[in-house]
Amino acid sequence: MLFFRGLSRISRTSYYRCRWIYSLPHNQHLSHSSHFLSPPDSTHKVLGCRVIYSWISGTFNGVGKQVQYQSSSLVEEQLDPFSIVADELSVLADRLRSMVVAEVPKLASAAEYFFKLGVEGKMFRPTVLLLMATALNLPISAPPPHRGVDMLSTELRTRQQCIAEITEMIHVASLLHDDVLDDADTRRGIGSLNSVMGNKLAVLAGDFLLSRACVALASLKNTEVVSLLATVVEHLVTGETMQMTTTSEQRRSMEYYLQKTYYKTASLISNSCKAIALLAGQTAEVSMLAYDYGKNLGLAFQLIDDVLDFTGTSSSLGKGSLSDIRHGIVTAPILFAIEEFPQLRPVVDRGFDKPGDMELALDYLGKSRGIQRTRELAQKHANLASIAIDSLPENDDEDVQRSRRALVDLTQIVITRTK
Ligand code: GRG
Repeated sequence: MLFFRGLSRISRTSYYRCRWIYSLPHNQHLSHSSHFLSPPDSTHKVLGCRVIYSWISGTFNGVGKQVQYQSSSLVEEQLDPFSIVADELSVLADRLRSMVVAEVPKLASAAEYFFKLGVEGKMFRPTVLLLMATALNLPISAPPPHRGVDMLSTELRTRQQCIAEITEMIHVASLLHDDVLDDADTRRGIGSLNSVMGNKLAVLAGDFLLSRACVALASLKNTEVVSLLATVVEHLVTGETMQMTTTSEQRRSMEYYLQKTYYKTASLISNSCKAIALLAGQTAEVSMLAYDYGKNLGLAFQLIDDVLDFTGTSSSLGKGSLSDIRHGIVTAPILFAIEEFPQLRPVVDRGFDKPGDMELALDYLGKSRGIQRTRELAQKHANLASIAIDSLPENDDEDVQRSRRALVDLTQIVITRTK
């Protein structure tokens, strides 16, 4: 199983006899004996977790979240990927709140709307980026005489945190604009900004967040990184436009769907991962592995999102919000179902807009392997993401290894999530 493979790979240097207990939904417990590296300083950070952690844990209801191991007399709790960076994430969330303060009161309350305590969302992207920053930590061989290694690594970390902040601002800007385009009522369990303050302010707040992201980006004074993130914004707009302007042939093309998915979801995390590597002065090869990890994790994330739109938290069809199909958007489960049931084609071609179309599509989907094949495709991308981490140059540093293991664990958490 990939999860075990990823974990055991880390244990190249120091092995402990461990007993793992996975906390599963519905109080099920799965025990597994294996050899794992002991993370030495995990316990105090568990205590250091803030509100953000418990809330994230509730959102990602996957395996491997709460893992305990025993090594001779020592019993400690293994950290989940989110808790490793929980303290830093909390500082980052505070800084984001100060970065989005606007001069005009109406714009100020619109811009801060999704950064307020309790509505920050999962902060999935900053989590990945902070873990990637540590995972790519390579020893700085010869620091300039006037600057010690410590000062250089602190400066680098601050710049990498800045990438995480920029990424989150771009993400939230895209959510605000997306909700206007979709005329959405809710987001993150509260009223969407467009429904609370109107479309005009929601669009302006999105523009404002993008401008603050640009200012932060410029402060890094790295043109390659600026170019990467500017391309991401282009991709977001391209992906959104591809989704709303399909011909019937494009609507039933898996290639078109995956390209759109890369633009809308995976480009942001993949290019931001690459930016983290570039700032660390990594080689083109390592930067590409960081990019590959982000791309495949992003694709796996969206494929599971597309499954959950049909199934929701349960595994039965029709329990999700069905928002894609309601908006005439064709996703992977339906595309796979068409391969088994070509009768579904005309329904898809007309965008599910005739009475009974939605029920018909769900019926064929239920008879097909569409959901299962989408999960398999997500698993394939999750594996590719793990392979990218496995291919990074060897490094024996415990923090580096722990972050790499967390990035591999995240691939599994993403595909087993139920929300
Ligand atoms: C203003 C940059 C900009 C773009 C405009 C509208 C648009 C073009 C792009 C939309 C892109 C978009 C919203 C894609 C969906 C991405 C996605 C998977 C969102 C859900 O991410 P989560 O689950 O959300 O991480 P939280 O709420 O946890 O942050």
